[in-house]
Amino acid sequence: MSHTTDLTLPVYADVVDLDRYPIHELDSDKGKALIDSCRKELAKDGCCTLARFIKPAAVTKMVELAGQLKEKAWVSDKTHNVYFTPFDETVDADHPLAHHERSAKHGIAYDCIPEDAPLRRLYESDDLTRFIAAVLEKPVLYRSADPLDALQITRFHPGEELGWHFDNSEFSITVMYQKADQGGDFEYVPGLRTKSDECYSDVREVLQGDRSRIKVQSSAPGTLAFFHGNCAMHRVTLVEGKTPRINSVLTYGEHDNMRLSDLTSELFYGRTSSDAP
Ligand SMILES: O=C(O)CCC(=O)C(=O)O
Ligand SMILES: [Fe+2]
Repeated sequence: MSHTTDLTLPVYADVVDLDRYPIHELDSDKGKALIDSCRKELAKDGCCTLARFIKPAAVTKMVELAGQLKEKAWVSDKTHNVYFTPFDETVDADHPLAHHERSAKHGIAYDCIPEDAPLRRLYESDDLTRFIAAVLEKPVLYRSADPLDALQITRFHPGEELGWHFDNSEFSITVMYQKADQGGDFEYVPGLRTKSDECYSDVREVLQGDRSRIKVQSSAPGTLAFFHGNCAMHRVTLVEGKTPRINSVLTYGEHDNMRLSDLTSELFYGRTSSDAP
């Protein structure tokens, strides 16, 4: 039997449900309606989720791949503050700058993910970058230049979690492959700080257990999510049961030279981008 490749189809046609989410035809009526509904959801909730964005067979492949790459994962279990800056010992112990959060996960770096992996083919397509830019109303957007962090796969094994934090990048894109049996929820507080105000007392309230502003999102496998991770403080709750939570974070920036700080890179990959081959 001979196989032919249909050159009119995008290289990620087996990865994305293009009938539901036509990211290859953003100028079509359906494409414009998709961008519009994503923008509305993001403005309303600080988060937008696209269920069944990734086709089930591609999700299965990513779960298998995450299993094959398990030994290559960097296992981290450390405390940090919500800003990923050194703890400030000159402030009160309950100040967010001094507050300790725990993050423990298995991080598989971009340079370990094969080029033909479904999510890598999707991430490296300009169509996806254009779609993300359109939703975020950015005239230009670049994929991260970080050889470790641009696209990664994270396994949160039972007992692991991601503590409260703000991302360095303005927004984040995640793709869920496998849910935990229990826990592993994504919790976030939309607009907890602004670009000009750290809102330390609001941050402190959340860190001390106030749940009144917390939103919880538990994505099914195949879901792609957008969120404003720089202003929305967020975390992944403790994973319980037997099944690891497996997902990817896709990183973008408004500059073509975006890289992770050495401190964060050491924390999550055990090396920095200057060590990468
Ligand atoms: O795994 C998630 O859902 C969120 C990940 C995250 O917040 C991060 O990697 O900064
Ligand atoms: Fe984050």
